[in-house]
Amino acid sequence: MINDDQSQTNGDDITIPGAPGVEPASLEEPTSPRPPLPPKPDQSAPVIGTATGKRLDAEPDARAQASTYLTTSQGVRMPDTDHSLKAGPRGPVLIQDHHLREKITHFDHERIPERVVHARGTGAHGVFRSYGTAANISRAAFLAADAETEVFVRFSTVVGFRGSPDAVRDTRGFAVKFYTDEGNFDLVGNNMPVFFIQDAIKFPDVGHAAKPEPAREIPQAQSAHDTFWDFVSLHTEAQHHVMWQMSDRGIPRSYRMMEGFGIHTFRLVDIDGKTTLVKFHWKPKLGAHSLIWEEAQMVNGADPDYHRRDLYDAIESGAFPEYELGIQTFPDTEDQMFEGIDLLDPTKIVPEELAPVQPIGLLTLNAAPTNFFAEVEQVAFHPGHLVPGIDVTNDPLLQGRLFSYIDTQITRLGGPNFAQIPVNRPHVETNDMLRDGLHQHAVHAGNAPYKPNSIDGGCPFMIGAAGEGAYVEVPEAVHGDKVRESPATFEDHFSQARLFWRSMTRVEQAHIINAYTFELGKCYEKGVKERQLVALANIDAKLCASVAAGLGLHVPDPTVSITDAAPSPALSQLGKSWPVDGRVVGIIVDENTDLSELEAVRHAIDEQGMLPLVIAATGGELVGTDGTAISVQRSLLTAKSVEFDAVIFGGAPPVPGPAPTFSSASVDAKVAAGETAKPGAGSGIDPRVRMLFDEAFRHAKVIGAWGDGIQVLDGVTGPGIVTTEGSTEVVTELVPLLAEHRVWKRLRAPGVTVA
Ligand code: HDE
Repeated sequence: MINDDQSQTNGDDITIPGAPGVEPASLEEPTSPRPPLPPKPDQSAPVIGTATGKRLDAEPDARAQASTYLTTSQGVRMPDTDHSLKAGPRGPVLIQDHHLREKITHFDHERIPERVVHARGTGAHGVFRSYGTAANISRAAFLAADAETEVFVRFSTVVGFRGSPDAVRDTRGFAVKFYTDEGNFDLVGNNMPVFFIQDAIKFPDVGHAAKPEPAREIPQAQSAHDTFWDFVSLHTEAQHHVMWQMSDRGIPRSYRMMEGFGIHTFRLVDIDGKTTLVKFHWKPKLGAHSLIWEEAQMVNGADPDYHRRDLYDAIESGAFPEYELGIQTFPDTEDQMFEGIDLLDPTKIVPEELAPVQPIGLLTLNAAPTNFFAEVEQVAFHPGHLVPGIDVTNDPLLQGRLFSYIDTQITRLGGPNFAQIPVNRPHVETNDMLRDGLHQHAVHAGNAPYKPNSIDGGCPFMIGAAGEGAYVEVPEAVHGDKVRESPATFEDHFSQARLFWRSMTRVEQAHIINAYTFELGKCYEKGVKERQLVALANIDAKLCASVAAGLGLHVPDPTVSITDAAPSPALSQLGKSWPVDGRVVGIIVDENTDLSELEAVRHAIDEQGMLPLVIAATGGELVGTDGTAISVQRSLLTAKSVEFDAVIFGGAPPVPGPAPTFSSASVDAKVAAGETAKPGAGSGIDPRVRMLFDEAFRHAKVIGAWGDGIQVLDGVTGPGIVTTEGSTEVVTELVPLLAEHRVWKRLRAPGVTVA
């Protein structure tokens, strides 16, 4: 296993993502001066332009630290940064030490306030290619046929703090900044098409209820607590959104496998001013898929950065995530209703069966950020960042958002000039007459930042309403009394929660029952649980009875009766096949695994666009008799079943003998007890291998085995378990199974629990 001569390692053509830099680190600290290393090939950065939108002809890393030698922030070279300036080696530190003070002071100020909501996020660069299919209803230049637009995307969870784990049950943010030729357009959406509230004024309420409870500041990043359920059971307009959150949509497998929605109804405007109401949808090419709740809980321990790592690893290994942008279109009628659904109510969907989603363009994420803080942390979205051809509606939730986002950036990014931060700069020239303020990067020329002026030659000029690229708000008539009221159509809080429930398959319904039972089971207040059971009784009797049984509480009567709408099969995530690009396959090997077979299986996986990771008893390399070597990516100590979409056993690593030195094997209780403890007792196989198998089985993952690896299965057969003679045949059989995401039949099998 141990290969001291690294030169013999295969010049591998399969990219194993995740290495920290462009070249391997040397054993000794390098001492010959050289300029900073360039970014990795999978990284990109905001375009190089001035704070006022002029593109510059500069190298992509022109903004990065450039000097070969350490300097102060003022560019003065410092010969030493390891010792403070002292009065003698044992003496006190001198206040004169400007380098020490600058270094520590800057460190003291490295943090900025995190986002109030959506604090935990992950971002990537990409490109949007328009099909031109919306060009007849929107004059937006970026929606013209074949137009290409640079984008920056940030995915996020909502409730947790910035360092919280990724795979929590929560809504996900899906925010896209299009740097169009007519200025920036931000589509700031979520992975669920409805929201908790109908009016922005309730946002602080839902935020306070969902965030960690104020007294003890727990729980982190989850809704399974009293204040959340207290609020949503009293404020029942939240029930539809809660249903989505309790469904598998609340625990996505990956940001690459997640839908996105603009939620609100927007208004597209064509070249003649004609308007169409639309709802925006993002459809991932890989399909929408989820974790299983137990898996999600394990992921959060094994890899709290699961979704972040998944996105960056996929990009680095060339499996660029793709999402099709689509629209549902509705006539812009005076009542803004469609088939009895109020288009201004953000707690309602329009089923795709009633208004199909029409594809209008393709988003491809093709580069990770170069610096997370500069880009992902500082990116500032705003639903009011609109371009000609796209306008808002009177959805009261959207209207409030239009106020909120600039306001929050001023606090978070330290002043009013956040639009000048590189990731936020438009890719077109600006002249906004906004002046001064904290962190002003532009050096504005001219003496007359006001209109009208003659001193600066009258500049800037008004394009005029008919001029090219002019943003003109739709002249919608407004009338009515000043009231604090909602329309009567907003009063239906349960019918679409029921529609969603009835559109799920049995497996998905079972997950929903378990999710409600888990979350309410974590609450202390009986009154809160009983109140939520009434809400469930209003949605579906079976759902309510199942959750009540799990909680050991009585089944209440409903308080409303609702008329059933036709189910929407499009809401279910099951029943289709999807591409397997970027899926992670673990291959377990032992000392006797034939390395040419292993090499073949790795390449077969790679050819399918998936990522093969070799798992062996220890790290290092597997060295064949001819001296070629295959790197091991995970040892039995570092591998966890939840990292993999599928596992293949190409060997059956034995229980390690008495460790000759202090090693992982000697301190792992599972291994120590391996000979006697179940499962796999007496088989001589390392129990960590059996555990990996058992977990993959429980989570309905595809499992393959060839050669000695078949022993690990211990005779278990059934749906999604593939055993073959040779190694590559396993991959051939595994791909169509993996294309369905999970072995759903196994979850339906009698005697196997669904959660
Ligand atoms: Fe947000 N929301 N939101 N929101 N929202 C923020 O802006 C707010 C809402 C969404 O990756 C904040 O920069 C109000 C709906 C995403 O940077 C803040 C209301 C939807 C992100 C804010 C809503 C969203 C945010 C916090 C009720 C889906 C993350 C930090 C009217 C359509 C963007 C920030 C990113 C972020 C306010 C409701 C999506 C406080 C007042 C509905 C994806 O301004």
